[in-house]
Amino acid sequence: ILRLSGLYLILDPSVAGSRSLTDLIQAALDAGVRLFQLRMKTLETRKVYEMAAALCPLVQKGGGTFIVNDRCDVAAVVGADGAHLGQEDLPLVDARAILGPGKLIGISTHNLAQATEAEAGGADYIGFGPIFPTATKENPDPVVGLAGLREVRAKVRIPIVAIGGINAGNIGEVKSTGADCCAVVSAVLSAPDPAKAIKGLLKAIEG
Ligand code: 3NM
Repeated sequence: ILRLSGLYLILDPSVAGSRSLTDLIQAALDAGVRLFQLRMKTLETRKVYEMAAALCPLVQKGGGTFIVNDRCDVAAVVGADGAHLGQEDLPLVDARAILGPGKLIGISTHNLAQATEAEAGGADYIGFGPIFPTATKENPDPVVGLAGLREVRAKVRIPIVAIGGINAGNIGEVKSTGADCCAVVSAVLSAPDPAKAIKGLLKAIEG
């Protein structure tokens, strides 16, 4: 079983705005972040490919794990470490066939039934959320809360990546509820000083 821990940084250019993803990755690697996901919901395949091809080696050279959201084809061709799939993406078995052996597949889940199904289907980890209200995702599923997270933690053995509205003020509580790892978008990408925000989140997880 994969050991996922700490902070999982989701790189979404639509949230990062004018901030350079390259600089963000470097700052995150320097601070100790090892898990990265590229999330580009609305862009053309070629743009996703170009961004993934540029960022993947940067993350991997720094000792990090690089995961592509939704697009296992892009993940496969750029040599990413895995793909993260939503409930509306390719089925897990087919994504495995495309990615080949030894790659990570995470599945976004939003209730207990989806979480146990993803585990039974052979997911390497699940994303679970939204834990709190979030403005980052369009049409988010209903908030699951810390109670929902606790319930899933009690029933699922694979790593759980908590997501949705996580910030420095609540990340300690999320971690202590039993999530292996916490994923954030806006807490870092919308912060006035992303490097400082990363350090604050890591300190709150550890503390
Ligand atoms: N997935 P922020 S919530 C990408 O519930 C994503 O699966 C979610 O962004 C889910 O950290 C979410 O800015 C948005 O709230 C996370």
